[in-house]
Amino acid sequence: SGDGSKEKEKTLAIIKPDGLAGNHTNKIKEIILDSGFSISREMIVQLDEDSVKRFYVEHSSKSFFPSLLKYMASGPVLIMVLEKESAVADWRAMIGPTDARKAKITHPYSIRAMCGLDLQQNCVHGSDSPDSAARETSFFFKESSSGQTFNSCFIHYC
Ligand code: RTP
Ligand code: MG
Repeated sequence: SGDGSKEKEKTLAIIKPDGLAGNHTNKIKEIILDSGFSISREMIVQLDEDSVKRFYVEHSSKSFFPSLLKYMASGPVLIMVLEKESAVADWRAMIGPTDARKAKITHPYSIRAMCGLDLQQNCVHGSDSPDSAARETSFFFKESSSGQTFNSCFIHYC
């Protein structure tokens, strides 16, 4: 932009059921804030499998999909919109590889290495591109004229 200010970018982060249940939330939020992100939206929800199905629609044909649905609906999750310059790529780099077990060897200081358990229970989500970030952010935080995007038996705005 003309005034030389850095353009902020948004990404969607989720602390998954294992992360919330394992009391990793405060540590992860400390890392997020220390890394220069601001947390502009934040809520805790309990998704049902149908909502997870629509959120992770890109994986609907994968063999692990039924298991992913059960996992993500197994307990409350913390959904956050993170903002800073290069938020999408920087958050992906900080969370580390999908398989938390491998992350412990190859990326020991990543969030998944510190807090995740294995290939499925990997503690956190991060949008994989600016387009995904836009879709995922509006999935959780924008009113949709085409109907409700997700179901939760409660929504706790933090
Ligand atoms: P995420 O979307 O949650 O940020 O994770 P990711 O990009 O690193 O990995 P992705 O390929 O998008 O997979 C989505 C989530 O599905 C579970 N998963 N299970 N083979 C398996 O059992 C398997 N592979 C992936 C993980 O929870 C993964 O984060
Ligand atoms: Mg992904």
